[in-house]
Amino acid sequence: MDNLAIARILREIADLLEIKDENPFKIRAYRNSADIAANHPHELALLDETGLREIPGIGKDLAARIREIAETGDTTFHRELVEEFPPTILDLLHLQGVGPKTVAVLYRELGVRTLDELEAAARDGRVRALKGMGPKKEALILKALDEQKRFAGRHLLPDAHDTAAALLEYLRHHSPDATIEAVGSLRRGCDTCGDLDLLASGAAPDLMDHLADYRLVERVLGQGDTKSSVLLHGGFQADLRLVAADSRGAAMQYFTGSKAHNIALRDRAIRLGFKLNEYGLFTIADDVRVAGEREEDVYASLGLEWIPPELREMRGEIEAAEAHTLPRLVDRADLRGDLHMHTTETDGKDDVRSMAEAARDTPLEYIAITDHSQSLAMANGLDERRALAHAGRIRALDVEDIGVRLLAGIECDIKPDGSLDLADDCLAALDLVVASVHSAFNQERQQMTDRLLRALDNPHVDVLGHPTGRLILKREPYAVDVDAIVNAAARLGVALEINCQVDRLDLNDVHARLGRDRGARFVISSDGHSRLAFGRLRWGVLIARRGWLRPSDVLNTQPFDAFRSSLRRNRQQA
Ligand code: DGT
Ligand code: CA
Ligand code: CA
Ligand code: ZN
Repeated sequence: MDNLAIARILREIADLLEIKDENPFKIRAYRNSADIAANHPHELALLDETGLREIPGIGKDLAARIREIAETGDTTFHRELVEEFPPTILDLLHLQGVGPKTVAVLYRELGVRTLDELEAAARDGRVRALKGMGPKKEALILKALDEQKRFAGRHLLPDAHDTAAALLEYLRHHSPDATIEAVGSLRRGCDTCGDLDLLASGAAPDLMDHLADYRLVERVLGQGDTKSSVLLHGGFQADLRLVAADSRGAAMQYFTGSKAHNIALRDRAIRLGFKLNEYGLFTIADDVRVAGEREEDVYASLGLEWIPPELREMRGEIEAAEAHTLPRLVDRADLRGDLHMHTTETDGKDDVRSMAEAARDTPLEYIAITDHSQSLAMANGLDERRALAHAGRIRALDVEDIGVRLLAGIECDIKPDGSLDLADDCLAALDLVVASVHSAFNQERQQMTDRLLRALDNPHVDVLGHPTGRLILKREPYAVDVDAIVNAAARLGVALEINCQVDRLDLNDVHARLGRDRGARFVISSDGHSRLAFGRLRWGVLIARRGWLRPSDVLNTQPFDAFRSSLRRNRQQA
């Protein structure tokens, strides 16, 4: 039981007490204790009652509750509170900007228990009629409901991955003989996942009970012998399916999807005289199973090479698998460098040396330090003088030979008119320039396209950073003609960045594929603001794979010297 899990239960107690209109001091005590738990530097589960009571804000009752949570995963108090309400009340609490006070009024005055009931109440004017609510609150609730639907419980890939990894570890622990793996959009490496699909084979049926007992389960949505679904704290739904070992490969194939890929595969099977489903591949004539245990055999029996999950999106992968022209996809292990990161010189948390040492230990062979330019005043961006002085220090460290090569670069702002934020002679004096948009996102499509094209025309630009400006599940990409941009990048030798910040992953898979097909080249970069950020390179690699990129499409798969001479500035001199 980690501190965050303890905090979640304490916070939920506070919320439910508030819906019940209990004593405000009691509510505040629970809410405080949740904050204390979430921020405490040591594991609360390891402290006894005396130890807990030494923490300011934790009294006798709270200490006992925390002990109970640490020992049993929950407290009777919390369970009894939850049982007083319809379980869907928690969905209301999870709505953005809708707090327990509002939920309490909605529940008590209008009997609202579900999201649908809330929407109905907001639409027919009952919400605004409540004391203390009004049209503003009504609009806020409708907006929250709309967002909830639009992002419809989707989650960032890394969150989905981490949540699934913890659940998989738990299930494997309880069923050591079973094979249990993630399938669905998670296995395909999609940048967001709707739910977590897990597939088990060779497991005893009590695996389903273990799932229901998992400490992060908020509610069991359905439980059967072959399929169970649960809702986890944090809003993830997890589906667990149990199949026989001799169907494992067929089920892996089926539940990995995508749906469109599966439909095409099933049609192909029918044309070849087979029937394909989650149990196996069978002859239509006499219902003999020709494949099922191994996924490779399902594809092979259909005359296809095994197709990496990232490609299973109906973007030509079946034709390529038939023709033996599937690409050798780039791997995390192919990456030798990272070309976008920040330090304490601007808005990073670590200095150049710490970043360099962490990169070396990752291990990477080379990095570019690319702090912000002056327009980003909030980030303490660099003017020409500071940029050159910073470059001098980076090069001095490079001479020290600390086990990773350093390039002195900059992430230079592309101003609203497409000019760059620093003078050309400064950009020319650096080793690498990443140019990115950080302002005026709402320009018209043509204006934004011209802006980026003008920036690409500047001969000192080597890389276009986070090219579409999207923030996944938060901000749409800016309106821009991506086709025109990737064509220009290909023609001019500007590399397109796949930015690995978990909510950027920008370019996305579709645009990476487009760029590849137009002959553009890429870099995969962390855009790290601390020495812990190199780990996220793996997410960008998944996007690159989904874009069909091979190692030869990605500049930072090359050894240092080859990489350097493939940068635009060095190619043009050649
Ligand atoms: P998500 O959850 O929205 O991120 O996307 P997926 O792809 O994980 O979709 P999900 O969870 O609905 O289903 C998992 C896989 O199961 C899906 O990729 C393909 C397979 N599947 C589900 N429903 C169908 C269906 O009606 N027909 C076929 N052929 N396959 C299906
Ligand atoms: Ca799914
Ligand atoms: Ca699912
Ligand atoms: Zn940036």
